[in-house]
Amino acid sequence: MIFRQLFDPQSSTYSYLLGDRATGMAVLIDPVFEQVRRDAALIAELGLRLAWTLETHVHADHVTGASLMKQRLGSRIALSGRSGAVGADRMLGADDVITFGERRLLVRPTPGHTAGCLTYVLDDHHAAFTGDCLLIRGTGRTDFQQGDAAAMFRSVHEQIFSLPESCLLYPAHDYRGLTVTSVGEEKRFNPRLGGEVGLGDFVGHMENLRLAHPKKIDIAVPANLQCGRPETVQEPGADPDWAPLTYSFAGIWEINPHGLEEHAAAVQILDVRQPDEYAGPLGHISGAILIPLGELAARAAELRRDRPIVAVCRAGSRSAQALTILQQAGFADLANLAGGMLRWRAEGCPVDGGGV
Ligand SMILES: N[C@@H](CCC(=O)N[C@@H](CS)C(=O)NCC(=O)O)C(=O)O
Ligand SMILES: [Fe+2]
Repeated sequence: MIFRQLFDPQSSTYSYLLGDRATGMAVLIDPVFEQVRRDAALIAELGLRLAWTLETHVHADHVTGASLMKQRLGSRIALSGRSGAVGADRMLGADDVITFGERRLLVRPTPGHTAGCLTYVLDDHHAAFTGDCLLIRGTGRTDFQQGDAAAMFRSVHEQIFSLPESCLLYPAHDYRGLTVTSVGEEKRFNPRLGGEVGLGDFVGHMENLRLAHPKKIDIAVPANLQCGRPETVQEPGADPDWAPLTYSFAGIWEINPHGLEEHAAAVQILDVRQPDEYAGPLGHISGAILIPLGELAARAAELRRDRPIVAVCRAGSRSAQALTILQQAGFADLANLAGGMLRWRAEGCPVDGGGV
């Protein structure tokens, strides 16, 4: 199986991408609104098709990316029938099964943090995604959104600690950068409800957490009750539309050779190779401005600010660094020629100079 743990640093949220190798079908658990572009890039690069976005619960600290993913990738949205949310494609309850290709996630309700919290258990019981019920050596809070400490204690003991000791547990958050735990570990070492800790001890602990409310709660909860419909929140920056660009998981806007050929007249093509390469066997794109990468920071003022820039080099690596330098110099509309002159030539695009 393909498995990726993805992090949103602003809210310390983990999203989980699970893909079935045999069919390429995937699910994404707890997508974050501001990370949809990044996550969609990864899904494309791994050659996956996103079947479902799954919520572990209605989040109070960030907006879900479920609706934006549905808009971009046609994925369907599922969450608990007890969540109170509208706009989902499927409302889940006990023992429901989410199928993606030849793999399955099994639904176990684990209320306590909210009434509609779910844990998703992988078909082979190798891993479970516990949302904000069981965290690593901790638990989610129980002081708002129908929180109920006694319910959480039962959820953990009956629905999570009943899994095999070796089952890996992946939470929706960790505020210390910890990434994964296991049933056996949490049974022994969870300070809130592991070992001999009883229900009364746990409730006493939870009643005295004294946490400040999440900063975004007033935006996040109403938006999440509509599955993060873009109209309910301010959109993250729109995608650039000056040429057909693709965003990569590496964080770079890219253009392919034929896209650049079509838009060449409207952009500045910046070649950051050495002069001997520019004049060498690969040739160069007609009209390309030559500024070697090492000189770019000092010579950026030679470029116009009112036209997008496409950076070019031999294979696409130095030109990617050129974008960082130009960004630091305040340029906005930037893209990298994917694969550089090697791919430009391989795809039969025309060059000035160069050998055959
Ligand atoms: N400082 C964070 C608070 C986040 C928070 O309250 N997280 C919830 C999950 S939605 C929780 O259960 N936290 C447990 C804890 O902080 O111990 C924010 O403002 O977003
Ligand atoms: Fe939460």
